[in-house]
Amino acid sequence: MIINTATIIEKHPTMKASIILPVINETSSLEKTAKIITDENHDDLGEIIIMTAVKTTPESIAVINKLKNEYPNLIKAYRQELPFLGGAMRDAFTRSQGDWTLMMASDLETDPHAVKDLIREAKTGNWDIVTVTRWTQKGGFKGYNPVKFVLNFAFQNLFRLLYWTNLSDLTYGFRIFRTDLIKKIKWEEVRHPFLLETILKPLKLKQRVKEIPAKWEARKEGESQNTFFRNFEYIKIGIKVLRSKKEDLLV
Ligand SMILES: Nc1nc2c(ncn2[C@@H]2O[C@H](COP(=O)(O)OP(=O)(O)O)[C@@H](O)[C@H]2O)c(=O)[nH]1
Ligand SMILES: [Mg+2]
Repeated sequence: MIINTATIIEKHPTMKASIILPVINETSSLEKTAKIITDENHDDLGEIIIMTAVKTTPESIAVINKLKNEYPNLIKAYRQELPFLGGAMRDAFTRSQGDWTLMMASDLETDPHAVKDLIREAKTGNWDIVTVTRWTQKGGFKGYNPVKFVLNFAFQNLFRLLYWTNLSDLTYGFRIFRTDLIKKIKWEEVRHPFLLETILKPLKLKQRVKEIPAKWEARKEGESQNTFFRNFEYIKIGIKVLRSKKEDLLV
């Protein structure tokens, strides 16, 4: 058998990833997420940026303090200044010190075992972003609201066409970015539609994006901060970015 050494040489051998974990009401899910990430990533892990809000529960804060004691060199916890989920992510983008920045959740709806796959693809491929899709055979949904499922499918396909992209999941907030890219982009959303903005602006800027599959499973602890009708607000940023000029997307 011929081994092609070129395929095992890493493109970014010294990469450090900053992982963002936003937290409102997660305890055991947060702990499990942090443990799996630290167990499976070692040298590639630069920092875990935990973002809290005023309404983050005292139980979650207790878990964050425990994690800080356990991993003093890795865990950095900050109280967000901008509001909501997008605001938490944007504050973390500003603080990120890694070569790559990974955005996910702490409620186990973003499978922490997939973090190592995102990092591997970022290291070995030639990408600006590696993002997760639930919409391929190896991905999938467990416990997703059926009405949301149909609307999500329609939304993905409409925006795939509008942006003329092969990507199948534009709204899943589970992706890793080259940090210099996210610091160059002018972000505007502060709520959940920020998750869509983080793929549409790079697409508009012709960045190289790779998709890998992972399964989505509904959280077993706490509840979502998003409401059903807020999902329709994604359309606004989707259209706005489509009609904007490239230079207006940069700081
Ligand atoms: N710091 C912070 N975390 C948030 C905020 N909103 C949501 N999160 C966290 O972000 C993750 C995803 O949010 P979630 O409410 O589950 O949204 P959904 O999965 O899209 O329904 C969860 O871990 C939440 O705890 C926020 O305003 N601030
Ligand atoms: Mg969730």
